[in-house]
Amino acid sequence: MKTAVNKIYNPEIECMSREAIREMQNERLQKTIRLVYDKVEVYRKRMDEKGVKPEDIKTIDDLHLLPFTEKTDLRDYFPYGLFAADLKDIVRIQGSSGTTGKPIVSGYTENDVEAWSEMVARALYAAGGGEDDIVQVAYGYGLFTGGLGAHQGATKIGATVIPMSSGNTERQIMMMQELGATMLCCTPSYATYLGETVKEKGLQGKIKLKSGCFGAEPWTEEMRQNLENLLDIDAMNIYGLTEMGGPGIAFECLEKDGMHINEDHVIAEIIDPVTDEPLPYGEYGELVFTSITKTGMPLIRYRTHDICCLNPEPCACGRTHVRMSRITGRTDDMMVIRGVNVFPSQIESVLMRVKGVTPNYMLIVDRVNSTDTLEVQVELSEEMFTDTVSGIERIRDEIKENIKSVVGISVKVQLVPPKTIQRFEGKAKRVIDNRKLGF
Ligand code: DLL
Repeated sequence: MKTAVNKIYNPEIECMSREAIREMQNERLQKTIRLVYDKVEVYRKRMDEKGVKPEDIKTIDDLHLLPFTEKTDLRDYFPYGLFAADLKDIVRIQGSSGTTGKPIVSGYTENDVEAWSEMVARALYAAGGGEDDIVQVAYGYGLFTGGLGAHQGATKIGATVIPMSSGNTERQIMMMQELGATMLCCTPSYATYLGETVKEKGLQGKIKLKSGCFGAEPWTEEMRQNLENLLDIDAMNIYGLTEMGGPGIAFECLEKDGMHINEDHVIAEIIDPVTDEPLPYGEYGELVFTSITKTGMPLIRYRTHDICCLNPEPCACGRTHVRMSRITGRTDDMMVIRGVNVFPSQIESVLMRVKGVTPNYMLIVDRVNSTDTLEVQVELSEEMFTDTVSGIERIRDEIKENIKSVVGISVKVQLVPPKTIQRFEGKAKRVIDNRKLGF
C-alpha cells in the first residue's frame, strides 16, 4: 500500500482538550437553542409543550430535556418550516429523496457552507491529502451532498479537483489514469466496482491513487481490505447525512480506528432506540446529533436511526474528538427473519471472509407458507467459477454454516456467475424484501 501521511488540518480545534471541547459545546449549544426558539416555530412550540425555556439549557448535560427531531419532521415541515434563517441568507439547498420518495431538504447560510467545507477538508487531510493532490470526485453531484461536499473540501485544501460525478466507469478510469488522480471520493461499493474494473483491464500498476474517502453507505472492515488491495490505497471511512450538513460530520484518520466526530460543530449522543434513554460510551445504540454552529437549519437531537457506539479516548493520531464506530446497521434496515433480528452488515461480514466469492451480493427476503425465507445470492469469483462442482458446493456449505453460526438462522445460498449481480454507482441497495410488497 502507498501509505499516506498523517496530517491534521486544524490542530487547534481537532486536538483541543476534552474540557475545552465541552466548554465550547456548552456555549454553542446555548446559542443554538436560543436561535431555534426565537426563529423556528416548531421548536418553540415543542419546547413550550415540554416546559423547557432556552435559559434552562446551560450545558450538554441538559440535552435530555430537549425534544427529539425526526426525519418525518423534515417531511412534514418541507420545505422551509425548519429554517432558522431568512431565505435571503440561505445560499444553498441540498437534499435527499430518501426511500419513500418524498424529499427532504437542508438550507445552508454562507457560514454553514464554510463550516461544512472545513469538515471535509479535515477528512481529506486525515487521509493524507493536501495541495499536491488530484482528487477525483465520483460521488453524484446535485442535491445529494456527496459530490459538492467532497468538491468543496478538496478545494479548501488547495487540491486539484476532478469533478467526475458518479457513473461512466470506463471514463472514470481513463481520467484517473491519464490525469494521475491521487485521491478518490465515492461510495465504497462504487470504489469496489472501479477497482474490479481496473484489475480486469490490467491497469493496477498504472493508477496513482494513494487514498480515498468513502462513505454514504454502510461497509465493513473486510470490504475495506478488499478495496485497499484492489486499488493499492488507504481506504478511509467518512460519515455524514444531509440533515446535519452532509459528508464530513465524522471521518477516519490513518489509524483506521473509528471516525472522529467534528465536535466543534455537532454534539453526538447514543440513545436506546426503544426507551429513548441516553446510553454510556461504548454501548451500541442510535446516534443522535445536535447542530451547534449551523444557522440555516440547525437540528436539535436529530435521530439518525444509524446504530453505532462512541469512544471518547484520545486517538494515537493526536486528535481528541470523540470517535464513532462503523455504522453496524440502521434501526430501520433490520430484517426480522423468523423472529431473529438480522442486519445486512452481518451477512456481508460473513461473505467477505469466504474465499472464492466477490463482494457483490443480494439478499432476498420472502414469506413462503407463512414462513420467512432469506436467500443470499452471491457472485463467484472468475477463478472459482471454473472450479469443480464439489469446490463450489464446499463454498455454499461454508457460507450457510457461517451465517447460521454468526446470525443464527438458516438461509438459502445461491452462487451466481461473475458479473451477474447489479453494480451501483451511488449507494448500493442490497435487500429486496418481497414480504413488504403485499402478496
Ligand atoms: O450519504 C452524506 C455523505 C456523502 C456521507 C458522502 C459520506 C460521504 P444522505 O444521503 O442524507 O447523506 O444519507 C445519510 O447514509 O444516515 C447513514 O445511514 C448513511 N451513511 C452515510 N455515511 C455512512 C458511512 C450522505 N460512512 C445516511 N457508513 C446516514 C455507514 C453511512 N453509513
